[in-house]
Amino acid sequence: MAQDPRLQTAARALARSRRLVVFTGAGVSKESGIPTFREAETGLWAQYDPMELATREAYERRPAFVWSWYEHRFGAAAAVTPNPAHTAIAELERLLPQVTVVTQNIDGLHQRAGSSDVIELHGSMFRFKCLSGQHDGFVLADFAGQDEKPPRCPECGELLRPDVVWFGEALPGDAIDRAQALSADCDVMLVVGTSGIVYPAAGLPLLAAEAGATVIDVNPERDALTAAADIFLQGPGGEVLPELVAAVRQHLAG
Ligand code: BJW
Repeated sequence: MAQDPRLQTAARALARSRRLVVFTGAGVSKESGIPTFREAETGLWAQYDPMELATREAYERRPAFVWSWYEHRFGAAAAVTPNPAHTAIAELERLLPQVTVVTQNIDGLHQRAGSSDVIELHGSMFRFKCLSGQHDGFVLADFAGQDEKPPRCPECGELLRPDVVWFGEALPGDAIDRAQALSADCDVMLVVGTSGIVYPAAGLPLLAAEAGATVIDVNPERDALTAAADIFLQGPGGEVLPELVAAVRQHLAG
């Protein structure tokens, strides 16, 4: 891949970037051991029906079932560590003037790898909120002593829920507003590990492309955004991104 002219073209664009947005999805965390959603056989939605787990209606219908699914997933995800893709993305911040990571992931791995400006579009597995919508910002320690599952809101006694964005729910307004503004104003967008089919998040690379940014797509498979990208780097993020960042460093040094 290091000799691939597409990798060198992408590295040149990145080395010149003044305002970079890195847009990521579940694929960037796959090499850490967190399953993606839509990959055949290994993806979560290949095993579970998203409408039975990732909607408010599903939670209201079967709160204990949905809570235990999240508890299991969060427990497994909390035990993993950032992989070379996360580290390479964090490294870009030390090389370029402005780097913002916009992620659909809820696992906190970009922050743990050292990225300092991370916009979480679909929430966080480390925060919980009240089903009433009145109280938020709870962490595990706030209800660790409760035996009841799902636990109750410490403020009002309503059920707590993970602070993640389920289907049919609006994304956090400040997060999507800032992500859209940055996407429409960036000069390069690096897209990593997303199928590019969940909106409004998947609209961000299209905004960047319309605004004239160079869009680079990194994925082992073609995805729904590949056709709109200027450069497609085919391969796993944990292999492609360290090579890409090494090439950026060479361009900056030369
Ligand atoms: C690698 C790799 C390696 C593998 N390296 N890559 C038509 C019908 C019904 C609904 C809609 C519709 N059109 C639009 C909608 C709305 C819906 C939507 O987009 N649905 C589509 C699926 C059709 N969107 C919504 O409902 C959103 N809200 C909304 O629109 O609100 C409107 C509203 C406005 C105002 C008021 C009220 C409402 C919300 C979407 C929420 C998504 N939530 C989830 C779950 C989060 C919580 C949880 O984790 O449980 O978010 S679903 C899931 O998909 C998760 C992800 O963030 C999201 C995106 O998935 P992602 O990251 O792209 O993963 P995959 O698995 O799809 O792809 C992985 C990729 O990695 C693959 O390409 C691999 O090849 C690649 N890969 N290994 C790099 N090593």
